[in-house]
Amino acid sequence: MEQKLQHTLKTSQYIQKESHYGAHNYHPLPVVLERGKGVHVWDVDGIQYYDFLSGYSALNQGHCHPVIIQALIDQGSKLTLTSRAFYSDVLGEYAEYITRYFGYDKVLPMNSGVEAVETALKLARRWGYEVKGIAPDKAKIITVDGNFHGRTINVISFSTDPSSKFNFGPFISGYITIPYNDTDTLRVALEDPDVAGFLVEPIQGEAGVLVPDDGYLSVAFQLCREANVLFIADEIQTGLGRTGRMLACDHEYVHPDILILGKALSGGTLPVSAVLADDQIMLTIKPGEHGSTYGGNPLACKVAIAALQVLKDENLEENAAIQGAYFRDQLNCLRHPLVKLVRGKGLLNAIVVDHPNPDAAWELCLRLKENGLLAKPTHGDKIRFAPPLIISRAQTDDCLAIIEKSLREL
Ligand code: IF1
Repeated sequence: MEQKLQHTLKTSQYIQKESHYGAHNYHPLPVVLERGKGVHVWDVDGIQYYDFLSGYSALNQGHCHPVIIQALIDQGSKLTLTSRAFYSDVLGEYAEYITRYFGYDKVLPMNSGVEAVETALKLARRWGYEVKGIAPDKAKIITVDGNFHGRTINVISFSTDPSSKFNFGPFISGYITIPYNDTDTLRVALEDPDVAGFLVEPIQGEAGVLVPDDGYLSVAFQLCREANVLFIADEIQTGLGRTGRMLACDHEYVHPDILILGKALSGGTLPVSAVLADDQIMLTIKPGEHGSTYGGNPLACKVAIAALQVLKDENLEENAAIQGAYFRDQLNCLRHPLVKLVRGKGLLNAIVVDHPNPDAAWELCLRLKENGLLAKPTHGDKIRFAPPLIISRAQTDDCLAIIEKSLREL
């Protein structure tokens, strides 16, 4: 009843239609958005909000960035899809651009994030058989507790979250699970000669923004190197400036053997993902052995070039580092009893809400919404704070005031 009062008839009508005709695989906050610009979105009643989810970090460059939208319009009125049965005049340009940008020999373009993860896993297995010399069908991949890499049956096969897996079996074999942020266990697991790769998120997003100890990534990388195992970084959420560096791995000067990107690679316009690796790995996949209808389409290529260029031109990694450090400092200064913990890096942050009411985080998000800021709880007691990386100091202060006010009202 109380929730009903919090939105207008108009909002209710949109929500009802969506839930009547759409599958119930999400539980959104009761707000219906119709417009976005920069760090802001507006609902169907014209109310303005700060977007502190940023499409789960797909909108690092902000909503409807003019440079990205212009690329979308220009290429969208020229040539959108060739399929990979033919060449386009754009894929080569994009491949050159992104491989130089990140320092790899080759790129394999896909669409959604999970498709890029699947691609990386296939590449690691292929490399395991053809370069490392693992016996047929014996290859293993090491993954970690609390991982999130997407929703396909293969990728949930090594999820440790029951809500992702329940009644979706049978699952795929060939995965070993070890604790996150634990290089001793990794060292032991790497003794198995059938291991082809180690797949890891540099910071765990779904687990509630879990930042590993300093040195974890560089030691893990070194251990993989010594064991002749590929270090595969899923930077779909942590990459592209989000954590205050272009890649989260850059904080520890780690250059992954296989790099997985998605989300902000299109600045929130299209599903665009990519897998980057050097020739010895990438060329193990031959024509006809892997692909996707839309992967590498001209529209996606031009949009991705623009999205990457915006990150550089606007120095968004530096702004993420500066505003992120300030934001965490200020939140910590609040010393609010409800905020048990503030953690994160750059503008990938989360608070843990400490309250006997299990719905406290959800209630706080409803308060935040009433006060003009959109964020979403995860795992009951955590709230992710991840605004677009273009946020200014003044806007950050504005948002901190909203958070403080909402906490006070709770
Ligand atoms: C949902 C979280 C974010 C990802 C990493 C691969 C993918 C994702 C590291 C797959 C996707 C999403 C999807 C979204 C919730 C979400 C998420 F809460 F689960 F952790 F971002 F914070 N690797 N992350 O984070 O990419 O196939 O979706 O393009 O509701 O499933 P995708």
